[in-house]
Amino acid sequence: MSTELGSGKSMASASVGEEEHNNNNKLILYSYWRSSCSFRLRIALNVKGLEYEYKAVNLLKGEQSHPEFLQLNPIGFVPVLVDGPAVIFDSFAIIMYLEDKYPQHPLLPTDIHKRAINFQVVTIALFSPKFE
Ligand SMILES: N[C@@H](CCC(=O)N[C@@H](CS)C(=O)NCC(=O)O)C(=O)O
Repeated sequence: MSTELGSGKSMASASVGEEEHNNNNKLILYSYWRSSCSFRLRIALNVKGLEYEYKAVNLLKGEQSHPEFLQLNPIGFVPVLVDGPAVIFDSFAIIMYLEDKYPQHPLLPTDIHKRAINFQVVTIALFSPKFE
């Protein structure tokens, strides 16, 4: 893993310090190729036509536990999205962020009933004990 962001500062506030700021505002995705949570993000970014820099975090080599990555995401999970000063982890949160910030090629329907059904599918898939 090579990250430009690790400088020994805490990322607990989920934002990157000024001097670590991703100044060109290019989206950066920390991801692992076999991670299903990361697939979602790559699909969402591509559907929206957003360019991003891909930073590989090799989970099999334990790179998610490297101190520099833990500064970015203290939980030690991929995916992580960096958008300027914003550092976001958790695929659902990142997808909702992308949907709000980059509304082109929407991922969700505007009809509120259809939106609710989309959220229903997400929460059932993620949290229903029947699927554990
Ligand atoms: N709820 C999180 C789950 C993230 C997650 O479980 N990531 C896995 C890969 S799919 C991971 O990084 N695992 C690292 C580990 O278990 O050490 C999301 O949807 O982003």
